[in-house]
Amino acid sequence: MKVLFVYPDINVKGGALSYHFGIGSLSAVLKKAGHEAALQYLYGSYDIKPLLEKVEQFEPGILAITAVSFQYKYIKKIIAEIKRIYGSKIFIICGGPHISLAPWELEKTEGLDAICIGEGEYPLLELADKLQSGNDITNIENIWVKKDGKIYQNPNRSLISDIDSLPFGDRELFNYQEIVNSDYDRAIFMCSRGCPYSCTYCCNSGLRDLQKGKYVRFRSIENVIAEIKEVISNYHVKYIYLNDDVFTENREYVSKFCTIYKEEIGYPFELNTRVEHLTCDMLQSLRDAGCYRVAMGIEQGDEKFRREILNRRMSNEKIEKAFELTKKAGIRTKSFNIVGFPFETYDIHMETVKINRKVQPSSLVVYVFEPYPGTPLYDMCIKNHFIEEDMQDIDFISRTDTTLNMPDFTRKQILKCYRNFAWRVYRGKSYKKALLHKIYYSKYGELLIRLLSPFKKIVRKFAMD
Ligand code: B12
Repeated sequence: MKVLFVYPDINVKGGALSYHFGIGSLSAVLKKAGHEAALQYLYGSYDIKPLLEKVEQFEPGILAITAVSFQYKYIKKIIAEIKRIYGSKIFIICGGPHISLAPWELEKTEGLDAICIGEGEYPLLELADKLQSGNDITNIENIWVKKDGKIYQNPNRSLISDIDSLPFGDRELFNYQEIVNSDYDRAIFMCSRGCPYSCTYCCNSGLRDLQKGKYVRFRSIENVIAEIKEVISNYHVKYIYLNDDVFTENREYVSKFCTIYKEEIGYPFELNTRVEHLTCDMLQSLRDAGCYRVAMGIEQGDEKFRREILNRRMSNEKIEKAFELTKKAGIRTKSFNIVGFPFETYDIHMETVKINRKVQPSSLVVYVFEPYPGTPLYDMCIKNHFIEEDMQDIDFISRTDTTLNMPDFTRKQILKCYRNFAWRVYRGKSYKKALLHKIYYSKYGELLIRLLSPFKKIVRKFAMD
């Protein structure tokens, strides 16, 4: 069976192309079983033409689309157009975090034939096999099918317990070298699946409840190292990024990983972590192994708000200590921040500025809050009538505008806080960073990023060093 994957990555900020772990894994499993796979990556502004050309040329039997919430407005247009042209010749299935937590989209989306809830490797394989052999497809676990106006809902199978058993992600499907080049020569890897925490704005707690079995699963270090080796021998890579939700969850794993990584890979690397995990010993072994940057979520600076609304229970003292220890270990820091949460106000937001000013991260990222179906904060927005219906289908760059209408923190205030955030953090501390971030987060920042993209490595070096 010919499966054409669609990775919609439309109107995202920052100018870097990305690899998709889900699609990489799905494709590897399909190909191993003898199916054919191709990919259409949709990047930049919405434009369906490249996809239509690819469909003409590849003639897929299945169109397999991955969906995060922000992309769904574009996905609906894609599905309508493909169905208008090809009718029942192409079977359209959608999966990913948005669909998994908003399965009602199947009924609401005209032209969509099926959805996949949760992990898709074996459900999609079963679907491809059955469509190819002409068997009944209405009873595949994890897959809901819409047929003759009826929806067939099926139970979910358990989570894959041994993720080492999966083949390495299919990077050849992507224009992988171009992705690495556009992301400052970094190749991204994941050593685990899942996250044990339940931050109320994140999909993890919803995703965790969909399937039975252990949600947080780590690959063996040998398996990860073998994949990194394969990638660095096939592509020109300078840096490694471990993009796990919680790479540092298990101290023993980190320590063993660092020893083996240093011996067998040795490339400079960065990772995401939680402030609670970092100890002097861990930071030392990370540094020794070549870790040059650690990214940590602050998200919101008001301790009470963070605990009560976001269910993030670390103290400000803990955050400050983690940034201090990391700097002392000679590792650069990066903070993640969000503005525009339900019930946030200007004053509460200024606490995020305050703590960032105090810890002075080497770099920072700030986003405008986006409500995702299946999360407690989405339900809170619905309950309090904060969601602005008029904003739902409007074109803007993901996470740079708010879709909420809140009396105590207006859209105008949120956008002003978003645009001035980094300036407020670095003003009077680092003139260079303050100015560059101010431009990056300005109204015309995205346009500038696109124009400056041929020189972006130089710009980043200038901003960060
Ligand atoms: C690593 C990561 C990234 C990486 C890689 C993306 C990727 N998915 O591979 C990068 C940095 C590129 C990224 C980007 C973004 N991310 Co992200 N990311 C993650 C993270 C931490 C892990 C995802 C992952 O790799 N999981 C492992 C792989 C194997 O799982 P998977 O991709 O979900 O795919 C499996 C299933 O979902 C399913 N599946 C997926 N697609 C399809 C399609 C079909 C047809 C089928 C049958 C099945 C299927 O099968 C796959 C294999 O089992 C998750 C949090 C999480 N725990 O999910 C957030 C998460 C997915 N990201 C999120 C967001 C918001 C984004 C961005 C929008 C941020 C932005 N820049 O604006 C972009 C969107 C990119 C896009 N256009 O899709 C949200 C999505 C929430 C939502 N409902 O929209 C999540 C859930 C985190 C959160 N805040 O809750 N992300």
